[in-house]
Amino acid sequence: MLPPLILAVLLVSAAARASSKSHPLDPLTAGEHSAVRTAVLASPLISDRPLTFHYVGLDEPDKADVISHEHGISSTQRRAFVIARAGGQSHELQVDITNISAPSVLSHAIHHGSGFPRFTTEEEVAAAALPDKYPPFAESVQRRGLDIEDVGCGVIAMGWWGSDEQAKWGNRRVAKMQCFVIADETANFYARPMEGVTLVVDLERMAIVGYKDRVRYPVPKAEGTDYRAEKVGPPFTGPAATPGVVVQPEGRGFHIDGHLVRWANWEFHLGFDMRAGTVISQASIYDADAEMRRRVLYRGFVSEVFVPYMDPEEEWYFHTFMDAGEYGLGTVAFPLQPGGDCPGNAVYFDGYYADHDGKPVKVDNVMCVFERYAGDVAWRHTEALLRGQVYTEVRPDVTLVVRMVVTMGNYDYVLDWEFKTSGAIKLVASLSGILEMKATTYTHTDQIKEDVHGTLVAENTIGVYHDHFITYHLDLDVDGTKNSFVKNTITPKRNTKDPATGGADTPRRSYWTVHHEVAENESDGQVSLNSSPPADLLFVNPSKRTKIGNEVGYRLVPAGATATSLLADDDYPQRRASYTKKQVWVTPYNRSEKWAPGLYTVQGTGDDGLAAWSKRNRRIKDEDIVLWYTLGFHHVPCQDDFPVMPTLSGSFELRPFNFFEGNPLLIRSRPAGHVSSNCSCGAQVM
Ligand SMILES: *[C@@H]1O[C@H](CO)[C@@H](O)[C@H](O)[C@H]1NC(C)=O
Ligand SMILES: *[C@@H]1O[C@H](CO)[C@@H](O)[C@H](O)[C@H]1NC(C)=O
Ligand SMILES: *[C@@H]1O[C@H](CO)[C@@H](O)[C@H](O)[C@H]1NC(C)=O
Ligand SMILES: *[C@@H]1O[C@H](CO)[C@@H](O)[C@H](O)[C@H]1NC(C)=O
Ligand SMILES: [Cu+2]
Repeated sequence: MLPPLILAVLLVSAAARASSKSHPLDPLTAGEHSAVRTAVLASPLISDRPLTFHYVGLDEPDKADVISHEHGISSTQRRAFVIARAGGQSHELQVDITNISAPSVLSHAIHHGSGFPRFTTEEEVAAAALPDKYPPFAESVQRRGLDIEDVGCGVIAMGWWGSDEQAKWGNRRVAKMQCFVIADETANFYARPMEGVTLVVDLERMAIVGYKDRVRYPVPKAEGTDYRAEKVGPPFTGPAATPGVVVQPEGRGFHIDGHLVRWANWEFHLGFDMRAGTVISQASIYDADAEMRRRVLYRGFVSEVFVPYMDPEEEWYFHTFMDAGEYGLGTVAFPLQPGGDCPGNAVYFDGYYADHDGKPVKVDNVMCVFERYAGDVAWRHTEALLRGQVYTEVRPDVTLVVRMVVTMGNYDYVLDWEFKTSGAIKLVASLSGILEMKATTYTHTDQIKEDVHGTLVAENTIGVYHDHFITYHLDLDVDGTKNSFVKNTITPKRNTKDPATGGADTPRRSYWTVHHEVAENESDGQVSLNSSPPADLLFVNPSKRTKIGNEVGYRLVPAGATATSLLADDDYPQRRASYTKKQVWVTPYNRSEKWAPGLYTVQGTGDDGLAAWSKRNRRIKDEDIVLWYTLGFHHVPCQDDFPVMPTLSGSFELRPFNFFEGNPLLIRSRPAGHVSSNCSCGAQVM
């Protein structure tokens, strides 16, 4: 991402959301945020001031307590986890907020390892004001014939480039800054970089500590860069589709009770976190045959979004973003636009996060939930009998979507969780927004003789090559806590003509069969889809079987977007994101292992991240296990991505595999008490 230059500071509201029933995984309310702030500021454990809040979120109760809550035993304590900065140190606190009138700090520790917590919005705003008052910058602006009033700069995480480089900045919390022309002619300032100037800002002292003006290129023109409707109106309106409408004559088919969402055969808890954004918990599905609710996923969220750019030049080499850890996905999830971001039948959720000062910031309509009928088929069959009878049965596919959109500066990610009545969960990441662009003297591809590390997308403008790696943390609990990871490798065979080895005395020469392998330890839980033979990857519950004896399970089904990182293992950004060399990692559940690159991502070394944890090679067979799945895109920009990029999607599914006794869409008995007559999972949706 590139830094957001115009920061919408949202309204602070102290009013707690009235919720009918509380749940131990509910995100912090505004009142709870305020209580956390009060307790931390009153604590004698941190005397240094100023004290700034970089992360405040739910300190998840133990899984066993959450599960027993489901069975009516309510856990009593509610805690928050806080990362604050004071006196040049990162402080970790646990705060008891069970009674928000009497919050108390339960524990306090100082982080001594590598890395720093995310930037706060207020720091980014303060840093953005510095270049204007920095004389060498004024000179650089003038030398380019620009007006300082028309130039804006933003904070760019600088990454980690070894201990020598870190020492150069006194091992301090620093970031880079780069600038754009933000004159009135266009809303697209990312298309108008002031190429060649890089500043370094010390975020503790809030001062410029490094400056480089290395090269000078023309600022790309504003013409043709805008995307606002009023600027691209007739005659260029593009091909128009007939607008659709959503009609649900019998009302919505889902029910919301606090943060619990119930729809068709699904039930799940919908939470929000300032680092991850959407958090889905305790997703379970009603099994009409068994007449019971069965667990599928304990907790799932986006753990990190790693976006390395592929230009080794001075102004670009450090563009290796980790959006969740460096900026926070929840803090850049802006209010959804009804009718555009979500259809007319959507219901919206608000979210809260803590600002720099620990005060709650409310984001209206930060997530939406809606039923989707896109004209697809859930299942069908035509039986054309020889005697002339024809039987046709077809069921429309109606699904439930939970959506959040994060705007990481230039890029927009539409992040969906789609629940299907078949029991499948589809996770979709759609990319849109604006490319990161580099200014150049070139105005035509014929002039280019060297590798410019991107595509000429407009005159004087190169869209730089890059990747997007979106890593999900998915704590599957398939029909219970203890699961195993199974690889069913599709293995080609030669027909031996010998029945003893599975052959047959027929003219057939070859076939394939399935080689079943249960992963023992973490090293068996790492899979590179591109370099392994084809395999069905399953999460099974070895203690639960169907009536005819198959282990119940869920299957991981990748659907494109399977790029893995091509950076060298010893390259610094790759060391921080070493987990991006394989799409699949399976680890034993550990409450503190949530963030793939590690808890402290800003200038972090990656030495306390997923790949490091997994080196312990812990047992994953018949254990509580977590799937980490990375959607990957290599992005070679093209002119069609300019000035704003049409949505590009990647997805994967978690799909029942011997989980039910048969196709769950052939409902044999009514799901008692879980589906009301408002359910639109049948054919009545138009
Ligand atoms: C919460 O704390 C306040 C202030 O100490 C106290 O008056 C009140 O009784 C407490 N409430 C509960 C339910 O413990
Ligand atoms: C269906 O939903 C609507 C709107 O939420 C509600 O007014 C109505 O009572 C519901 N009908 C039934 C049968 O639950
Ligand atoms: C799994 O780990 C255990 C203990 O660390 C070890 O004894 C065993 O050999 C490992 N198994 C495999 C298949 O690597
Ligand atoms: C959980 O993970 C942390 C970080 O990797 C580690 O320090 C801790 O020992 C782990 N706890 C258990 C019970 O394995
Ligand atoms: Cu891209």
